[in-house]
Amino acid sequence: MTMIDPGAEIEITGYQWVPDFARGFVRDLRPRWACEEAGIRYRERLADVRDKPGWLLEAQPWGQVPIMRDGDIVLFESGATLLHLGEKSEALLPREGQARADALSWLLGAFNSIEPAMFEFTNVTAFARGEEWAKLRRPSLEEFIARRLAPLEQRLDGREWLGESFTIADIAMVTVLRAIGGSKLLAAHPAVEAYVARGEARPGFAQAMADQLAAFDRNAPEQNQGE
Ligand SMILES: N[C@@H](CCC(=O)N[C@@H](CS)C(=O)NCC(=O)O)C(=O)O
Repeated sequence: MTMIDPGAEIEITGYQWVPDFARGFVRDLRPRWACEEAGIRYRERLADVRDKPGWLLEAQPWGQVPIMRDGDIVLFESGATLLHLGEKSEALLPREGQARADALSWLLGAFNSIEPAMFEFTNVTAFARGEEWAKLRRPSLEEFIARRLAPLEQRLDGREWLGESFTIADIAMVTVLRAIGGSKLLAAHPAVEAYVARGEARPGFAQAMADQLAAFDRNAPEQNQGE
């Protein structure tokens, strides 16, 4: 069941529509997924990525999504939105002890130690694919990513989630790792690959994804022509 509720206190900003390459990867997926997991209602506020509104440029230093409003509070960075939601629900972030420390450590690990290499991988294999420098960089980048994935493979061997239970760290890590979904790099790390698949199989993920894509479909440029 969707947690979208136009009367909700929490507002998550996404885009009305994005080009195909970005479908399913826009980062408002992270707080949407967290809301679904914790049963927290939220309203959507959708911006035009081709003509970003002033309220988005004012609220996010780089003019990006997601941003989140909760009453008078405004947050940017998807990681900050996950932490904010985590404070509202123990289902997302354990309250104390090693379980909380694990969730915080792996959350930051996803964003600091893994995501930068995912950015570069997308750049080298997609956006700059034809460039000479990208071809030269690819082997050493793949080696670097493999070294980053090896400890994750160890951690996830025989374990369902990064901590004792599913937390915002898993929302962060799964959404970060999806960037290399279907690659040989991920396939070479079967426990990590199975973990990403397990995350994507959760009903909360499916609902968050469906809601993001539904907005894109509603607002597809073709449908708007002539309106
Ligand atoms: N570190 C930021 C990254 C946000 C980000 O990259 N947002 C993308 C969508 S996934 C965006 O708005 N891109 C459009 C742009 O940069 O103009 C976060 O995690 O919130």
